[in-house]
Amino acid sequence: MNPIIPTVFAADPAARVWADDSRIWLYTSHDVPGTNTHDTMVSYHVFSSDDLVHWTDYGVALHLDNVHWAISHMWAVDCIYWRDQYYLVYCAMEIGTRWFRTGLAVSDLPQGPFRDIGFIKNIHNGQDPAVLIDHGIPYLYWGYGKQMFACELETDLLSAKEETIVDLTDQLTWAYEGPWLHTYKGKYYLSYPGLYEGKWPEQMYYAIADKPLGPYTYQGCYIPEFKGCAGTNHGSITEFKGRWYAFHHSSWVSSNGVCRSLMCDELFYNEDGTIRTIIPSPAGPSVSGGAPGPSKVTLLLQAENGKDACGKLLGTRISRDVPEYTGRGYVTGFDVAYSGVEVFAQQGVAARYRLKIRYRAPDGDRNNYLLVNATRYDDPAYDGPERYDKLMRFPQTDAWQELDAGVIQLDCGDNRIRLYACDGGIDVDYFKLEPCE
Ligand code: FUB
Repeated sequence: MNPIIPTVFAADPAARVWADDSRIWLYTSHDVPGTNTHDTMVSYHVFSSDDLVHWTDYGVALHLDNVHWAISHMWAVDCIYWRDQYYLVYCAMEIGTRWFRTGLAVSDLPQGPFRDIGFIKNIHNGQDPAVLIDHGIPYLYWGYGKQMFACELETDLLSAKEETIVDLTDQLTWAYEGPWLHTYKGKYYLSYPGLYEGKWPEQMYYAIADKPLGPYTYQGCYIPEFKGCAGTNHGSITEFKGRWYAFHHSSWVSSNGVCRSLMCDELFYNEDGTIRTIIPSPAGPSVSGGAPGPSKVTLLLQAENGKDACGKLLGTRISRDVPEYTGRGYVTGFDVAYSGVEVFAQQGVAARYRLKIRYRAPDGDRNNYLLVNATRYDDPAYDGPERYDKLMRFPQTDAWQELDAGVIQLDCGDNRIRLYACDGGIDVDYFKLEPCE
């Protein structure tokens, strides 16, 4: 159903399907609940799904706090796989100049978190980046304020080949920002949000070329203004399991143009390769073409991600010694009182989840404290079962297993889930939050 992710405010979806993976991945910007401006955007999220109905939210994939050169405005984003690594290609305002720079962050896993490696040189005002790898050549596209550009990148991705930069603006009627590239039947499709006759809201347009850097021929609008549109729109187009989909955003959950929700609608081509107009539908997409059913979003927060995902390791450390962990490892060393691990969960609307913790306790049963949105285990502000500390028993187990920690409430905004050592003696792999029916 649309919105496909109703739980957290996310926008500017870049949809990717990686080789040898049955899932579709969304790389998105994040809108802060309660805000009235896009200027507060400071992080990115990653989501995946097998069927466009059951989604996993991996939490914060990159945060402004971990980008030393940026001051604000973490706007639209893309991700590419290049030379055995995943690169988050994003934009943010640079400290000092206050220009948009196109940042690069790297990860060995598609879900991140990503580690910033700096911004791409030779790009002026690199807002809203998108990348196309074509015949082994990486191309970068970007656009802002009615202008659109493209170029080839050097193979380290960290510099634009200046001599290849082209200004595509005059080829793209109504273009405003947010390019996206896909190929279909040997042609290059450049889709983008535009302002018809210069007036808001944005509608989604596209143009077609025979080569990545154009020239492009304008084709028309494929998502016109719709009820509940957010003012901005921003999209991506991709094929998944034999069908084509357009991802974009709306304000269907919040009715607020800066607290946006992710949308997906099936996309159809005409015989001549033009795209049929999409009217965003509440029914949303399904991989079978049948009735899709309501979206279910599970949060999967890896313990070892620590501050890269806005969490914390408190006197604990990451290990990979015991196999069959998920992600990049697990957290161990709950040796002294109050050592622990904290994960960070963002919500657009408050919701109840069943919390499961994957752990081992090889040396016997252990009791440890679980805290949700509290800073101390004996905080007198605790109020009821949903905002609580709890002394939890972790039964002895040599093998990894999930402990059902009960139902908790995540509030609108930022939530912190902390596991503190009382007895210690555990290893922690992840925190999983499954939506309650
Ligand atoms: O999400 C912030 C900005 O709004 C994006 O960079 C634009 O494309 C528009 O969607």
